Amino acid sequence: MSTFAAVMTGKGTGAIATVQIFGDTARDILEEIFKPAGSRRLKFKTGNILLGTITDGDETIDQVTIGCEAANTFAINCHGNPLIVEMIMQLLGRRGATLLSSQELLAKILSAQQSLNTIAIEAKLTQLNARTLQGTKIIANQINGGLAKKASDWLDNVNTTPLEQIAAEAEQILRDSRPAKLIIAGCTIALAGPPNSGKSTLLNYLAGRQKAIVTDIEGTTRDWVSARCQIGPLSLTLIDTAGLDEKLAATSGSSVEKTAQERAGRIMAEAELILLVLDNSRPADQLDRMLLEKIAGRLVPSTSSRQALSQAEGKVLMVLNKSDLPARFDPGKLPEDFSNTVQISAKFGTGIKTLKEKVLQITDSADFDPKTAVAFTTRQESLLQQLTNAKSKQQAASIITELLIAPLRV
Ligand SMILES: Nc1nc2c(ncn2[C@@H]2O[C@H](COP(=O)(O)OP(=O)(O)OP(=O)(O)O)[C@@H](O)[C@H]2O)c(=O)[nH]1
Ligand SMILES: [Mg+2]
Repeated sequence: MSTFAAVMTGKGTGAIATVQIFGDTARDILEEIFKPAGSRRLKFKTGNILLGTITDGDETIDQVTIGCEAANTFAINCHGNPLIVEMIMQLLGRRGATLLSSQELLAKILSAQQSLNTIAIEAKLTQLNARTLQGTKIIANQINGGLAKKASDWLDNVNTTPLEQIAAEAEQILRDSRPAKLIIAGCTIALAGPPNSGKSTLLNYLAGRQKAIVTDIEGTTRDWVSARCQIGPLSLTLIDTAGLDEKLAATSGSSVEKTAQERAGRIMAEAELILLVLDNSRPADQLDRMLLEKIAGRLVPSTSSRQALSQAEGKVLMVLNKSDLPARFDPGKLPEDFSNTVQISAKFGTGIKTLKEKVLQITDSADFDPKTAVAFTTRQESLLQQLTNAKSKQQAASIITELLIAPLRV
Protein backbone atom coordinates (compact mmCIF):
# COMPACT_ATOMS: atom_id res chain seq x y z
CA MET A 1 0.00 0.00 0.00
CA SER A 2 1.41 3.33 -0.91
CA THR A 3 0.28 6.93 -1.13
CA PHE A 4 1.98 9.94 -2.67
CA ALA A 5 1.61 13.70 -2.29
CA ALA A 6 2.91 16.72 -4.20
CA VAL A 7 2.41 20.46 -4.45
CA MET A 8 0.92 20.99 -7.89
CA THR A 9 1.02 24.79 -8.02
CA GLY A 10 4.13 26.90 -8.68
CA LYS A 11 6.65 27.83 -6.01
CA GLY A 12 6.16 31.11 -4.14
CA THR A 13 3.21 32.96 -2.70
CA GLY A 14 -0.18 32.83 -4.41
CA ALA A 15 -3.81 33.23 -3.37
CA ILE A 16 -4.26 29.47 -3.28
CA ALA A 17 -2.10 26.39 -3.67
CA THR A 18 -3.06 22.83 -4.55
CA VAL A 19 -1.64 19.74 -2.88
CA GLN A 20 -2.51 16.51 -4.64
CA ILE A 21 -2.69 13.22 -2.77
CA PHE A 22 -2.96 9.89 -4.56
CA GLY A 23 -2.86 6.28 -3.45
CA ASP A 24 -4.46 3.39 -1.56
CA THR A 25 -4.40 5.14 1.81
CA ALA A 26 -5.04 8.71 0.59
CA ARG A 27 -8.61 8.71 1.84
CA ASP A 28 -7.67 7.18 5.25
CA ILE A 29 -5.03 9.88 5.76
CA LEU A 30 -7.48 12.65 4.86
CA GLU A 31 -10.15 11.26 7.21
CA GLU A 32 -7.62 11.60 10.04
CA ILE A 33 -6.48 15.15 9.35
CA PHE A 34 -9.56 16.83 7.82
CA LYS A 35 -12.41 18.30 9.92
CA PRO A 36 -15.46 19.16 7.79
CA ALA A 37 -17.16 22.53 8.36
CA GLY A 38 -20.80 22.68 9.54
CA SER A 39 -23.00 19.84 10.60
CA ARG A 40 -23.80 18.42 7.16
CA ARG A 41 -21.19 15.74 6.59
CA LEU A 42 -20.32 15.20 2.98
CA LYS A 43 -18.48 12.01 2.15
CA PHE A 44 -15.16 11.52 0.39
CA LYS A 45 -17.05 10.48 -2.73
CA THR A 46 -15.85 11.10 -6.27
CA GLY A 47 -17.22 14.44 -7.51
CA ASN A 48 -17.76 15.97 -4.06
CA ILE A 49 -16.04 19.15 -2.91
CA LEU A 50 -15.62 19.33 0.85
CA LEU A 51 -15.03 22.46 2.93
CA GLY A 52 -13.27 22.24 6.28
CA THR A 53 -9.95 22.50 8.07
CA ILE A 54 -6.72 20.55 8.03
CA THR A 55 -5.64 19.84 11.59
CA ASP A 56 -2.56 18.38 13.22
CA GLY A 57 -3.79 17.09 16.59
CA ASP A 58 -5.27 20.14 18.34
CA GLU A 59 -3.64 22.59 15.96
CA THR A 60 -5.53 23.97 12.96
CA ILE A 61 -3.24 24.44 9.97
CA ASP A 62 -5.59 25.96 7.37
CA GLN A 63 -9.10 26.18 6.05
CA VAL A 64 -9.28 24.21 2.80
CA THR A 65 -11.51 22.67 0.19
CA ILE A 66 -10.88 19.11 -0.91
CA GLY A 67 -11.82 18.02 -4.41
CA CYS A 68 -12.53 14.27 -4.61
CA GLU A 69 -11.26 13.52 -8.10
CA ALA A 70 -11.32 9.71 -7.89
CA ALA A 71 -11.57 7.05 -5.16
CA ASN A 72 -7.81 7.36 -4.59
CA THR A 73 -7.09 10.92 -5.83
CA PHE A 74 -7.80 14.15 -3.94
CA ALA A 75 -6.84 17.80 -4.43
CA ILE A 76 -6.41 19.85 -1.26
CA ASN A 77 -6.86 23.55 -2.13
CA CYS A 78 -5.30 25.53 0.69
CA HIS A 79 -4.13 29.14 1.08
CA GLY A 80 -1.04 29.94 -0.96
CA ASN A 81 1.40 30.96 1.79
CA PRO A 82 4.42 28.66 1.23
CA LEU A 83 4.66 28.06 5.02
CA ILE A 84 1.11 26.66 5.13
CA VAL A 85 1.80 24.50 2.08
CA GLU A 86 4.97 23.18 3.70
CA MET A 87 3.13 22.36 6.96
CA ILE A 88 0.46 20.38 5.09
CA MET A 89 3.13 18.51 3.13
CA GLN A 90 5.05 17.66 6.29
CA LEU A 91 1.85 16.45 7.97
CA LEU A 92 1.03 14.22 4.99
CA GLY A 93 4.60 12.91 5.12
CA ARG A 94 4.27 12.04 8.82
CA ARG A 95 1.00 10.24 8.05
CA GLY A 96 2.78 7.98 5.58
CA ALA A 97 2.56 9.72 2.20
CA THR A 98 5.72 9.75 0.09
CA LEU A 99 6.41 13.36 -0.94
CA LEU A 100 7.14 13.85 -4.63
CA SER A 101 7.53 16.66 -7.18
CA SER A 102 4.40 17.53 -9.18
CA GLN A 103 5.92 15.91 -12.25
CA GLU A 104 6.66 12.66 -10.41
CA LEU A 105 3.17 12.50 -8.93
CA LEU A 106 1.56 13.13 -12.30
CA ALA A 107 3.64 10.31 -13.73
CA LYS A 108 2.34 7.97 -11.00
CA ILE A 109 -1.27 8.97 -11.63
CA LEU A 110 -0.96 8.66 -15.40
CA SER A 111 0.90 5.33 -15.18
CA ALA A 112 -2.01 3.93 -13.15
CA GLN A 113 -4.38 4.65 -16.03
CA GLN A 114 -4.26 1.35 -17.92
CA SER A 115 -5.68 2.87 -21.08
CA LEU A 116 -2.62 5.06 -21.76
CA ASN A 117 0.47 3.76 -23.52
CA THR A 118 3.89 4.88 -22.29
CA ILE A 119 4.38 7.37 -25.12
CA ALA A 120 1.05 9.03 -24.18
CA ILE A 121 2.14 9.32 -20.54
CA GLU A 122 5.50 10.81 -21.55
CA ALA A 123 3.65 13.22 -23.86
CA LYS A 124 1.42 14.50 -21.07
CA LEU A 125 4.43 15.00 -18.80
CA THR A 126 6.70 16.62 -21.40
CA GLN A 127 3.92 18.90 -22.62
CA LEU A 128 3.93 20.69 -19.25
CA ASN A 129 7.39 22.09 -19.98
CA ALA A 130 7.12 22.82 -23.70
CA ARG A 131 8.43 26.30 -24.47
CA THR A 132 6.26 27.04 -27.52
CA LEU A 133 2.74 26.34 -28.75
CA GLN A 134 4.23 24.59 -31.76
CA GLY A 135 6.15 22.38 -29.30
CA THR A 136 2.96 21.34 -27.49
CA LYS A 137 1.39 20.52 -30.86
CA ILE A 138 4.32 18.28 -31.85
CA ILE A 139 4.01 16.38 -28.57
CA ALA A 140 0.20 16.09 -28.74
CA ASN A 141 0.50 14.62 -32.23
CA GLN A 142 2.70 11.78 -30.96
CA ILE A 143 -0.09 10.31 -28.80
CA ASN A 144 -2.47 8.97 -31.43
CA GLY A 145 -0.43 9.65 -34.57
CA GLY A 146 3.31 10.28 -34.85
CA LEU A 147 5.58 8.04 -32.83
CA ALA A 148 2.83 5.98 -31.13
CA LYS A 149 1.18 5.17 -34.47
CA LYS A 150 4.50 4.35 -36.11
CA ALA A 151 5.39 2.02 -33.24
CA SER A 152 2.06 0.17 -33.32
CA ASP A 153 2.26 -0.12 -37.14
CA TRP A 154 5.76 -1.61 -36.79
CA LEU A 155 4.49 -4.07 -34.22
CA ASP A 156 1.49 -5.12 -36.34
CA ASN A 157 3.66 -5.71 -39.41
CA VAL A 158 6.96 -6.77 -37.89
CA ASN A 159 6.87 -10.20 -39.55
CA THR A 160 6.30 -8.88 -43.04
CA THR A 161 8.49 -5.75 -42.95
CA PRO A 162 12.24 -6.05 -43.70
CA LEU A 163 14.44 -5.13 -40.69
CA GLU A 164 16.34 -2.65 -42.86
CA GLN A 165 13.14 -0.71 -43.53
CA ILE A 166 12.34 -0.47 -39.81
CA ALA A 167 15.92 0.63 -39.12
CA ALA A 168 15.77 3.31 -41.84
CA GLU A 169 12.45 4.64 -40.51
CA ALA A 170 13.82 4.73 -36.95
CA GLU A 171 16.84 6.67 -38.21
CA GLN A 172 14.57 9.18 -39.96
CA ILE A 173 12.60 9.67 -36.73
CA LEU A 174 15.85 10.31 -34.85
CA ARG A 175 16.89 12.89 -37.45
CA ASP A 176 13.52 14.65 -37.27
CA SER A 177 13.72 14.62 -33.50
CA ARG A 178 16.60 17.14 -33.45
CA PRO A 179 14.64 20.17 -34.73
CA ALA A 180 11.56 18.96 -32.84
CA LYS A 181 13.53 18.99 -29.60
CA LEU A 182 14.68 22.57 -30.21
CA ILE A 183 11.09 23.65 -30.89
CA ILE A 184 9.83 21.84 -27.77
CA ALA A 185 12.57 22.68 -25.27
CA GLY A 186 13.98 25.92 -26.70
CA CYS A 187 17.32 26.69 -28.23
CA THR A 188 20.37 28.50 -26.84
CA ILE A 189 22.27 30.83 -29.14
CA ALA A 190 25.65 32.27 -28.13
CA LEU A 191 26.70 35.62 -29.57
CA ALA A 192 30.46 35.46 -29.89
CA GLY A 193 33.17 37.40 -31.67
CA PRO A 194 36.01 39.89 -31.20
CA PRO A 195 35.59 42.95 -28.95
CA ASN A 196 33.48 45.83 -30.34
CA SER A 197 31.97 43.85 -33.23
CA GLY A 198 28.41 44.62 -32.10
CA LYS A 199 27.37 41.49 -30.18
CA SER A 200 25.55 43.41 -27.47
CA THR A 201 23.89 45.69 -30.04
CA LEU A 202 22.58 42.58 -31.83
CA LEU A 203 21.33 41.01 -28.59
CA ASN A 204 19.43 44.21 -27.77
CA TYR A 205 17.94 44.40 -31.26
CA LEU A 206 16.75 40.78 -31.23
CA ALA A 207 15.44 41.05 -27.66
CA GLY A 208 13.63 44.30 -28.50
CA ARG A 209 15.04 46.12 -25.47
CA GLN A 210 18.28 47.56 -24.11
CA LYS A 211 19.38 44.53 -22.08
CA ALA A 212 23.14 44.65 -22.57
CA ILE A 213 25.41 47.70 -22.25
CA VAL A 214 26.69 49.02 -25.60
CA THR A 215 29.71 51.34 -25.85
CA ASP A 216 32.56 51.88 -28.30
CA ILE A 217 35.03 50.72 -25.64
CA GLU A 218 36.55 47.31 -26.38
CA GLY A 219 35.76 44.76 -23.68
CA THR A 220 32.48 46.34 -22.51
CA THR A 221 30.75 43.01 -21.88
CA ARG A 222 32.49 40.99 -19.19
CA ASP A 223 29.87 38.83 -17.51
CA TRP A 224 27.40 37.18 -19.87
CA VAL A 225 23.97 38.69 -20.43
CA SER A 226 20.99 36.69 -21.62
CA ALA A 227 17.66 37.58 -23.21
CA ARG A 228 14.72 35.69 -24.66
CA CYS A 229 13.27 36.05 -28.11
CA GLN A 230 11.09 34.13 -30.50
CA ILE A 231 12.02 33.36 -34.10
CA GLY A 232 9.28 31.46 -35.94
CA PRO A 233 8.53 28.32 -33.91
CA LEU A 234 11.74 28.64 -31.87
CA SER A 235 11.92 30.06 -28.38
CA LEU A 236 15.49 31.30 -28.08
CA THR A 237 17.74 32.12 -25.18
CA LEU A 238 20.36 34.51 -26.53
CA ILE A 239 23.58 34.77 -24.58
CA ASP A 240 25.88 37.72 -25.16
CA THR A 241 29.48 36.90 -24.30
CA ALA A 242 32.65 38.87 -23.63
CA GLY A 243 34.56 39.79 -26.80
CA LEU A 244 37.01 36.97 -27.51
CA ASP A 245 40.57 38.19 -27.36
CA GLU A 246 43.27 36.07 -25.82
CA LYS A 247 45.73 38.97 -25.98
CA LEU A 248 43.38 41.08 -23.86
CA ALA A 249 43.17 38.29 -21.32
CA ALA A 250 46.94 37.70 -21.28
CA THR A 251 48.12 41.32 -21.20
CA SER A 252 45.55 42.89 -18.90
CA GLY A 253 46.76 40.67 -16.05
CA SER A 254 43.22 40.89 -14.73
CA SER A 255 41.51 37.76 -13.47
CA VAL A 256 38.17 39.34 -14.49
CA GLU A 257 39.30 39.33 -18.10
CA LYS A 258 40.57 35.77 -17.91
CA THR A 259 37.37 34.48 -16.30
CA ALA A 260 35.23 36.37 -18.83
CA GLN A 261 37.12 34.66 -21.68
CA GLU A 262 36.77 31.22 -20.09
CA ARG A 263 33.05 31.74 -19.53
CA ALA A 264 32.52 32.85 -23.11
CA GLY A 265 34.23 29.64 -24.26
CA ARG A 266 32.02 27.48 -22.07
CA ILE A 267 28.81 29.18 -23.21
CA MET A 268 29.81 28.69 -26.84
CA ALA A 269 30.54 25.00 -26.31
CA GLU A 270 27.14 24.43 -24.74
CA ALA A 271 25.07 26.49 -27.19
CA GLU A 272 23.03 24.86 -29.93
CA LEU A 273 24.07 27.59 -32.34
CA ILE A 274 26.79 30.26 -32.36
CA LEU A 275 26.38 33.59 -34.07
CA LEU A 276 29.94 34.65 -34.77
CA VAL A 277 29.64 38.43 -35.00
CA LEU A 278 32.46 40.09 -37.00
CA ASP A 279 32.93 43.77 -37.87
CA ASN A 280 32.35 44.31 -41.60
CA SER A 281 33.80 47.85 -41.47
CA ARG A 282 37.35 46.81 -40.70
CA PRO A 283 39.69 44.43 -42.56
CA ALA A 284 39.62 40.78 -41.51
CA ASP A 285 42.63 40.12 -39.37
CA GLN A 286 44.52 37.38 -37.66
CA LEU A 287 42.14 37.54 -34.68
CA ASP A 288 39.06 36.86 -36.83
CA ARG A 289 40.79 33.90 -38.45
CA MET A 290 41.95 32.55 -35.13
CA LEU A 291 38.48 32.91 -33.67
CA LEU A 292 36.89 30.90 -36.45
CA GLU A 293 39.38 28.10 -36.03
CA LYS A 294 39.08 28.23 -32.28
CA ILE A 295 35.30 28.15 -32.28
CA ALA A 296 35.38 25.14 -34.55
CA GLY A 297 38.08 23.48 -32.42
CA ARG A 298 36.01 23.97 -29.29
CA LEU A 299 33.01 22.32 -30.83
CA VAL A 300 34.86 19.30 -32.17
CA PRO A 301 38.03 19.21 -30.06
CA SER A 302 39.41 15.88 -31.24
CA THR A 303 39.70 16.64 -34.96
CA SER A 304 42.11 18.82 -36.89
CA SER A 305 40.98 22.44 -37.08
CA ARG A 306 40.25 22.42 -40.80
CA GLN A 307 38.18 19.28 -40.59
CA ALA A 308 36.60 20.58 -37.39
CA LEU A 309 35.64 23.77 -39.12
CA SER A 310 33.49 22.05 -41.71
CA GLN A 311 31.94 19.75 -39.13
CA ALA A 312 31.10 22.67 -36.93
CA GLU A 313 29.69 24.69 -39.77
CA GLY A 314 26.15 23.61 -39.05
CA LYS A 315 26.43 25.14 -35.62
CA VAL A 316 28.02 28.47 -36.54
CA LEU A 317 26.52 31.34 -38.49
CA MET A 318 28.96 34.06 -39.43
CA VAL A 319 27.34 37.48 -39.00
CA LEU A 320 29.09 40.38 -40.77
CA ASN A 321 27.88 43.38 -38.79
CA LYS A 322 27.96 47.16 -39.44
CA SER A 323 26.87 46.81 -43.07
CA ASP A 324 25.76 50.48 -42.90
CA LEU A 325 29.46 51.45 -42.95
CA PRO A 326 31.81 51.03 -45.96
CA ALA A 327 32.77 47.37 -46.25
CA ARG A 328 36.43 46.70 -45.56
CA PHE A 329 36.15 43.10 -44.48
CA ASP A 330 37.44 40.51 -46.91
CA PRO A 331 35.78 37.15 -46.23
CA GLY A 332 38.16 35.68 -48.81
CA LYS A 333 40.85 35.83 -46.15
CA LEU A 334 38.83 33.44 -43.98
CA PRO A 335 38.68 29.66 -44.41
CA GLU A 336 36.70 29.17 -47.62
CA ASP A 337 34.49 26.33 -46.43
CA PHE A 338 32.79 28.61 -43.95
CA SER A 339 29.72 29.28 -46.04
CA ASN A 340 26.98 30.21 -43.56
CA THR A 341 27.22 33.99 -43.72
CA VAL A 342 24.81 36.88 -43.36
CA GLN A 343 25.36 40.66 -43.57
CA ILE A 344 23.51 42.87 -41.11
CA SER A 345 23.50 46.20 -39.37
CA ALA A 346 22.55 45.53 -35.75
CA LYS A 347 22.35 49.27 -35.20
CA PHE A 348 19.68 49.84 -37.88
CA GLY A 349 18.09 46.36 -38.11
CA THR A 350 19.11 45.78 -41.75
CA GLY A 351 19.44 42.12 -42.73
CA ILE A 352 17.82 40.84 -39.52
CA LYS A 353 15.04 39.13 -41.51
CA THR A 354 17.64 37.13 -43.44
CA LEU A 355 19.50 36.36 -40.20
CA LYS A 356 16.28 34.93 -38.70
CA GLU A 357 15.64 32.85 -41.84
CA LYS A 358 19.18 31.44 -41.64
CA VAL A 359 18.70 30.52 -37.97
CA LEU A 360 15.55 28.57 -38.87
CA GLN A 361 17.32 26.96 -41.81
CA ILE A 362 20.39 25.88 -39.80
CA THR A 363 18.23 24.41 -37.03
CA ASP A 364 15.95 22.70 -39.61
CA SER A 365 12.97 24.22 -37.85
CA ALA A 366 11.51 26.25 -40.73
CA ASP A 367 8.16 24.77 -41.81
CA PHE A 368 8.54 21.83 -39.43
CA ASP A 369 5.36 19.76 -39.71
CA PRO A 370 4.06 19.11 -36.15
CA LYS A 371 2.58 15.81 -37.33
CA THR A 372 6.05 14.37 -38.07
CA ALA A 373 6.86 11.29 -35.97
CA VAL A 374 9.56 12.24 -33.45
CA ALA A 375 11.12 11.06 -30.20
CA PHE A 376 10.86 13.58 -27.39
CA THR A 377 12.41 11.76 -24.41
CA THR A 378 15.84 10.19 -23.94
CA ARG A 379 14.12 6.84 -23.26
CA GLN A 380 12.46 6.92 -26.69
CA GLU A 381 15.69 8.06 -28.36
CA SER A 382 17.73 5.27 -26.88
CA LEU A 383 15.15 2.62 -27.86
CA LEU A 384 15.01 3.96 -31.44
CA GLN A 385 18.80 3.88 -31.51
CA GLN A 386 18.67 0.21 -30.43
CA LEU A 387 16.07 -0.44 -33.14
CA THR A 388 18.43 0.81 -35.85
CA ASN A 389 20.79 -2.01 -34.79
CA ALA A 390 18.24 -4.79 -34.18
CA LYS A 391 19.65 -8.13 -35.34
CA SER A 392 16.41 -10.12 -35.54
CA LYS A 393 12.67 -9.57 -35.91
CA GLN A 394 12.19 -10.94 -32.42
CA GLN A 395 14.61 -8.38 -30.99
CA ALA A 396 12.96 -5.58 -32.98
CA ALA A 397 9.52 -6.62 -31.70
CA SER A 398 10.71 -6.58 -28.12
CA ILE A 399 12.26 -3.08 -28.49
CA ILE A 400 9.09 -1.71 -30.10
CA THR A 401 6.94 -3.29 -27.37
CA GLU A 402 9.12 -1.62 -24.77
CA LEU A 403 8.76 1.70 -26.59
CA LEU A 404 4.97 1.40 -26.36
CA ILE A 405 4.22 -0.24 -23.05
CA ALA A 406 7.22 -0.29 -20.70
CA PRO A 407 6.44 1.02 -17.21
CA LEU A 408 7.86 4.50 -16.66
CA ARG A 409 10.63 4.76 -14.10
CA VAL A 410 9.60 7.66 -11.83
N1 LIG B 1 27.71 51.78 -37.48
C1 LIG B 1 27.40 50.77 -36.73
N2 LIG B 1 27.88 50.69 -35.47
C2 LIG B 1 27.55 49.62 -34.72
C3 LIG B 1 26.73 48.56 -35.21
N3 LIG B 1 26.60 47.63 -34.23
C4 LIG B 1 27.30 48.09 -33.18
N4 LIG B 1 27.88 49.27 -33.46
C5 LIG B 1 28.69 50.10 -32.58
O1 LIG B 1 29.88 49.37 -32.26
C6 LIG B 1 30.29 49.65 -30.92
C7 LIG B 1 30.42 48.37 -30.13
O2 LIG B 1 29.14 47.78 -30.00
P1 LIG B 1 28.84 46.67 -28.88
O3 LIG B 1 27.47 46.13 -29.20
O4 LIG B 1 29.07 47.20 -27.54
O5 LIG B 1 29.96 45.61 -29.25
P2 LIG B 1 30.33 44.25 -28.50
O6 LIG B 1 30.70 43.28 -29.54
O7 LIG B 1 29.27 43.87 -27.55
O8 LIG B 1 31.65 44.69 -27.73
P3 LIG B 1 32.34 44.02 -26.42
O9 LIG B 1 31.30 43.87 -25.38
O10 LIG B 1 33.37 45.01 -26.07
O11 LIG B 1 32.93 42.73 -26.86
C8 LIG B 1 29.24 50.60 -30.36
O12 LIG B 1 29.70 51.92 -30.49
C9 LIG B 1 28.04 50.36 -31.25
O13 LIG B 1 27.16 51.49 -31.33
C10 LIG B 1 26.24 48.68 -36.57
O14 LIG B 1 25.51 47.83 -37.09
N5 LIG B 1 26.62 49.79 -37.26
MG1 LIG C 1 29.27 43.64 -25.53
